[in-house]
Amino acid sequence: MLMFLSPITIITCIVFFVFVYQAGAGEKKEHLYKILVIGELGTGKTSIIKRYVHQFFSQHYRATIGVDFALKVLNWNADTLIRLQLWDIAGQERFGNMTRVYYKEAVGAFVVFDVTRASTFEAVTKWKGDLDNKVQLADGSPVPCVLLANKCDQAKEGLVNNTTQMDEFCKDKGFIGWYETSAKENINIDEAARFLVTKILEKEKANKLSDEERDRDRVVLESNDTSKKSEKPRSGCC
Ligand SMILES: Nc1nc2c(ncn2[C@@H]2O[C@H](COP(=O)(O)OP(=O)(O)OP(=O)(O)O)[C@@H](O)[C@H]2O)c(=O)[nH]1
Ligand SMILES: [Mg+2]
Repeated sequence: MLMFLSPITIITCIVFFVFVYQAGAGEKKEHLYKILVIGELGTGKTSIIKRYVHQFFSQHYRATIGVDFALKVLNWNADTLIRLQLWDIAGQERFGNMTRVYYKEAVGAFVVFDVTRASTFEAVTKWKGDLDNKVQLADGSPVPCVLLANKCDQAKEGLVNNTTQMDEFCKDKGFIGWYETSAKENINIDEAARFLVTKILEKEKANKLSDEERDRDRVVLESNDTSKKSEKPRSGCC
């Protein structure tokens, strides 16, 4: 059969198969994660996202209306690509009734406060409460959430000056951790995101393992059931 094909056709086929093989060999696992960024008005949510995604900062303040989106692609390791879909939710939304819709299917969150305004820290508990009331992971556990003490390039006000008390606050309110950040000076934003993604991956892995265990148990139970069924006729009327 090969005799009837021209050398050019044969070479084209070989090149095509080599290309397909290489593309398959280099295939990466891809994850898409929805991450919420919430907190009071003017705390720097949009600025943090702009810094993280576009390496850009502006002093100019324009309040977000409703919700904005941004996508950050992370080459996590040699065989994993992660897309973070960042939901930048306007501070004024805490008084609206859309947050339940916005929070849906999120797998991670940042709550942001402004270290120069203690009132924004006081609102952190309300934002965290709103989050936990309205969204959970598939296994019913709370969405992993990191607290960001933003504008740390400026003078700090309140509890944020006491690391031990901040640690206790986070433990008490169910935050997985906290970071002092500055969108202006690009401090700790990459680190906080990396920490959150690591926790999300860990959670996903643990859930997958427990799903597999459950499936294994089910197979064992079902196979036990089958043996009982096959024993039945022996002890039955025949
Ligand atoms: N010094 C300093 N200023 C910041 C920082 N982050 C944000 N800002 C300023 O704070 C103001 C508010 O920032 P935004 O990012 O718009 O705040 P937001 O949380 O998105 O506000 P809403 O959309 O209204 O909820 C802007 O003037 C920013 O330039 C920071 O890390 N340091
Ligand atoms: Mg904003």
